[in-house]
Amino acid sequence: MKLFYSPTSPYVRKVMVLLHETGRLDDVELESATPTPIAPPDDLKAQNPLSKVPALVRDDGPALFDSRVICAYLDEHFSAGLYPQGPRGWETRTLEALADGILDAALLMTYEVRMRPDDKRWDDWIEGQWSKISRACDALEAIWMSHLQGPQDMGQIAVACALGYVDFRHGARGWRNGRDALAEWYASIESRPSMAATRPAEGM
Ligand SMILES: N[C@@H](CCC(=O)N[C@@H](CS)C(=O)NCC(=O)O)C(=O)O
Repeated sequence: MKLFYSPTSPYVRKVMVLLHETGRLDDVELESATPTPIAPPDDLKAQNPLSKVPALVRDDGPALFDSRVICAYLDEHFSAGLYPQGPRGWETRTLEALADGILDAALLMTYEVRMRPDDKRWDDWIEGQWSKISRACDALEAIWMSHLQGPQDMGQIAVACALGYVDFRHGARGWRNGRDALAEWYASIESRPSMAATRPAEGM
């Protein structure tokens, strides 16, 4: 399998943390790609018409995307059990969707500041994206802590990658303020070897 990969993409990081946690890094070859909406690379476009990373190329079927599909596929492929069955499974998938929603909003904020010309920026729209992140963090603190503190699953990995990206690109916003339980949980998951090995470095 070949994974279209960028070291700063938090969606790619979800897949990489899964590979670290399951000890299956050697099963996937990494292919670097740094797509932006205005510069879609040809080789990535050929596999994923949306030209986004991650995309997983397989020998026995079309390429898979997006990160949620790839993580669910690899989980089944490796019998990893990161998507539990029953009621906790639906919670896990909802938690992953919440984390991906944080990422979608945070990435739009990043693109707005890093890619859009100064005279075309819209502060209210940026603040609207931040409000989504802020409400999601409030919900994590208020109703998701017991799930986050339970057995490891993909929802937790996704939340950790999302908070890591908010730190990386929007750290000055101070998401930890008033969210002590979430901050404490994040400090412990962030120190796991899988998270330390996938920490983003400068780039897009
Ligand atoms: N929903 C997708 C989002 C993936 C995504 O937006 N990736 C970014 C990099 S962090 C990207 O490839 N952006 C290029 C573009 O938007 O054209 C997922 O979960 O994989």
